[in-house]
Amino acid sequence: IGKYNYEELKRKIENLREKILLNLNHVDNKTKIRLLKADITKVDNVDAIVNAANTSLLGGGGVDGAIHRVAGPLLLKECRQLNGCEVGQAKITSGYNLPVEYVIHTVGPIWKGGNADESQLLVACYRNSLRLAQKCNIRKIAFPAISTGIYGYPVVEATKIAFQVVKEYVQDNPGDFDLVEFVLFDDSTYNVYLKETGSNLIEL
Ligand code: AR6
Repeated sequence: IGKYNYEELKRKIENLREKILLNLNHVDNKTKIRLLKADITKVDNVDAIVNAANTSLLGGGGVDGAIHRVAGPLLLKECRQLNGCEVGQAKITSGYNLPVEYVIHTVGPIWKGGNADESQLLVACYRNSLRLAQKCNIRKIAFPAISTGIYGYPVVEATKIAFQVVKEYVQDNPGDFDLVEFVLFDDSTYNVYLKETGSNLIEL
């Protein structure tokens, strides 16, 4: 115990618990959907994290800024080769200095009051990110709360969409994912997710 402080020990135990759960999971072929209050750039138990990017794919503020900062300049270099990304679509890059192998960049809709196809576009973000992950044999993936920051999408509505689309996708593609993690940065978003999903760990 001398070597670690309490927080470090807690984190190590949590990681072990996660590994055990995931191994059990592999046996029963179920997909876990988990809520996590964390900085997505520190999440290291998935194969890919999703970035809430913009159509240029050249970085920005919020989670996008954080991802580029941690990944380093090679991420921007790869992104420059991608010729941007349309709203609702998704593209994949390597993770560079991030603790994950891949980043899936998707572009959420800017909230314009609700009559500009925002919900369909947000559905497309989650679906296309999952489809791309599946195509690349990614079995563990983490999503931030796409569009709910700078792009202004109301959090409750966005959460319902995120959860519904992921649940449906996982149910329609049994055995293809081990873990889908919703990584929420702030207490209020985390609490909305907790309320909408009913639990911080769901097995499908
Ligand atoms: N880890 C996890 N979630 C985070 C992190 C982090 N490190 N940082 C912020 N969030 P936002 P958007 C949360 O604004 O609304 C950029 O400039 C944040 O609290 O990052 O889709 C892009 O380039 C919120 O809950 O993304 C675009 O121009 C959620 O992530 C634009 O912002 C999404 O907030 C995209 O806006």
